[in-house]
Amino acid sequence: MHYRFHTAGESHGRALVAIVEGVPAGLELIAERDIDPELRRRQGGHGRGGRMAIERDAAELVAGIRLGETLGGPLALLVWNRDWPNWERAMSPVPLAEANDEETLRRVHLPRPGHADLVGVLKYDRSDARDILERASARETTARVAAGAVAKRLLAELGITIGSHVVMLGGVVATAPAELPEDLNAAADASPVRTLDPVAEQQMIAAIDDARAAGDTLGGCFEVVARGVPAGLGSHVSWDRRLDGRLAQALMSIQAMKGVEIGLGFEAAARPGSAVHDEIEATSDAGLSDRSGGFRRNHNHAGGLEGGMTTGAPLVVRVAMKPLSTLMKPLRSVDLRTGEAAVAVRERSDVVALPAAAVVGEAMMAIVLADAVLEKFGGDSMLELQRNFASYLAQLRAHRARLAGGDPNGHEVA
Ligand code: EPS
Repeated sequence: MHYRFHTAGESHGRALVAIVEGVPAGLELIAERDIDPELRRRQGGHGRGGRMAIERDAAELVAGIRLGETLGGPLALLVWNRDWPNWERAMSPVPLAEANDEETLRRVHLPRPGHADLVGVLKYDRSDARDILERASARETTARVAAGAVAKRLLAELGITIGSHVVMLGGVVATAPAELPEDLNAAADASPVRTLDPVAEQQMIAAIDDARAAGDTLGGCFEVVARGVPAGLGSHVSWDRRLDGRLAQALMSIQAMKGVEIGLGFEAAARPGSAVHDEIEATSDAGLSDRSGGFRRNHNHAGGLEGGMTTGAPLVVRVAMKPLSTLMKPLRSVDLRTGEAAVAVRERSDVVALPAAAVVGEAMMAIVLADAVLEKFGGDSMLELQRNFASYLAQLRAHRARLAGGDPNGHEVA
């Protein structure tokens, strides 16, 4: 991998950590300007619980940077948990000298159906499900969004932008405008559920309020869109280089995600080929801003990917999130101490985290695209990366020009 990241941290631990490797030297990066606004976007949305009132996530860049520019080495990012003082004893890294009682340690013996609690306890041979849930928690996505914000910053230097919006929440389907707004995130962020359909927005908010009153939770679907992506990222030649597969893995790895669709997705399976595949047209003048090699499609059903490679059209990926597994009206479970029937633990939690999950989806797409960009164009410095990128765009234009000139193969004549 060319853009790699790791995270560490527990939901109620001292901090979340991200280590990001592969960022070329010379990327201007300021945490307050480039990372913190993304962290704040992830904290929003109607349906969040009490925790978001406690946290005010901000990233500290502690390595890999000097005078606001990356150095080419691994970046280390820290996000402190403001909730930590309330958990210092329960999550103490060292054994407690006293007060080892259940309450102080906030032990969890009633696994939640749908959560990692039970299987984690079995697999890791723990007796306290807190040892599992602390790391399984979607609090970890804070670190992903920090790592993704760095990737977004890098992509922005190449004119690639990423946005998202909620397309369904708790069964309420939004009708998206025929053309997505130019600044997708500005439009989506203006909605408390990050949707572009004002009628559906009200129904979604009502559904969330109903679910909260009923002690229940909701899921839904969001769409992530990348624009400015040049044709030819990823490859058809080997399974693990196909960008559709890499995107699906990255997005599916977000806590609570259950499905990933590209372009028409599952709907394509029910249509004849003539109603699925995007017909190809040559454009008369590709122009300097063209990233599709001088070709255009009549639709973008493919979601910007053919043969595991980007086509130059916007990348469109939809992700399905299951309802959160912490219910205030808990489901039936078993007490891990006795094997007796019981109801699952009731931990403070969100009713819906879908608007925030969409922001995490942007981060994961940014990370995959940054990786694909660095794989194709390389570069130890931003200058080298930008030069390689510009040279490839010039190659695409030259290819098209040669075709227009009647060379059927379009091969370079040195
Ligand atoms: C989460 C439970 C809640 C959420 C949390 C994810 O946390 P707490 O148990 O502290 O109330 O708020 O999400 C975040 C903290 C976050 O930053 O997104 C869970 O169990 O997954």
